[in-house]
Amino acid sequence: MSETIISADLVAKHNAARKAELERDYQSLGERLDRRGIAIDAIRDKVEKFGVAIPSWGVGTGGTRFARFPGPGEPRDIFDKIEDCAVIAQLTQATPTVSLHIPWDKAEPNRLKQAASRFGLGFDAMNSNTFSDAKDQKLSYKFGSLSHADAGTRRQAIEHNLECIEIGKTLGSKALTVWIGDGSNFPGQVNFARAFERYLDAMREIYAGLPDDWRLFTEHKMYEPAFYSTVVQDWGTNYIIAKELGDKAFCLVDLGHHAPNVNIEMIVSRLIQFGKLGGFHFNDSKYGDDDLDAGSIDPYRLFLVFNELVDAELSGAKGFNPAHMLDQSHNVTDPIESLMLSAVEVQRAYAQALLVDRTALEGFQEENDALIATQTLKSAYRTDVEPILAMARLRTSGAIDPVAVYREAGYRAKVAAERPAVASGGGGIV
Ligand SMILES: [Mn+2]
Repeated sequence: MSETIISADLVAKHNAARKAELERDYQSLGERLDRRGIAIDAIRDKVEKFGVAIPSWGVGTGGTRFARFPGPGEPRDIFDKIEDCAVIAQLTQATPTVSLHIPWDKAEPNRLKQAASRFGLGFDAMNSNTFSDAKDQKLSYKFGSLSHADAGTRRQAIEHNLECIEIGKTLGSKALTVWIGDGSNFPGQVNFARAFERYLDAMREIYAGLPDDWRLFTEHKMYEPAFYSTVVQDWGTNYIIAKELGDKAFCLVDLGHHAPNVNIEMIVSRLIQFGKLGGFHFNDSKYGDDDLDAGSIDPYRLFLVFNELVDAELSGAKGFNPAHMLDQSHNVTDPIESLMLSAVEVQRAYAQALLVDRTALEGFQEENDALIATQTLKSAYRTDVEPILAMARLRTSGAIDPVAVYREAGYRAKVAAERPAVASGGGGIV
């Protein structure tokens, strides 16, 4: 039995006060879904099994390149971060794993494993960092890492990624995510083809170090920190990388890493169709890589992404097994509250997508009935699935209202008293 940080009695008391209403709402929704030929319990069962990983860096206040305004009780190290992740997992029952970042989370791997298993948490993909210089690092990544013109710098970046795999092996992780900041700020600064060739050669060495049951995720990003060109710029480049490297290489889609108005759900469909969708970094954005809370700006887009995922799940698309991770930066909210609600938003999009009448939709597509086809999606999206999500939490010992329990538990004030304020690390959206 795992330990809990928030008192189980407090969760039970909150749930008891809300249970009767939830049961009425659940029954009423169940009747309406039944008329559409949908068994509500089957949807709830799927939601209960759906998890999204918490990024260790997400539980601290993020920041922008202008400033960071830390909140009270910021985690001081990875062990504090794991405790914050345990609170999120306990109250939502939607976040069974943590995604670590090396070197920020570097610690003795067996200690890390112990700290997480105390709360029943597992580890998702490992994240390497060659987009900033670690303390005492020999060669700088100012002008790139895996694509750097200097072979020694590339070697250092390769070794770092191989070390991430080694740490992950002890932790029970099964994937490595590689995102690089390599690129250029000026036309002519780098030769596009040569930089990409150097990157591919370096990635081949990292790929060769993967255990058989691991996957390698590469993450594309249009711009930032490089503002003219980026080596792994878009999903097309990312697909080429995954194809070049081999069967264990897949593309990771961060929702914020595209140009405004790009049809991300179609990219997702393409990657599924050709067996190269590795997973997601969920977040939301209005203008660029804003790293806002999932579903906070464009929940319909999140739903449309899940519409593709559910379509693949139900049709048994070959090799379909995407990793779900959040990747957000919380600047004005309590990161724990934002992450709890973001995990719920991802589950919500999944539940709504499960309600799409796919047989009917296919018929409307065949008949070129654009209006009713799109209304078929809309009717699923318009369904308030909150009773399903809350019921899934109730049945798995989570909280019907996670934020209400979290606030009453006074967790933030408690850790603020225990954790002295850490010096602000300057800007740092990642
Ligand atoms: Mn990301």
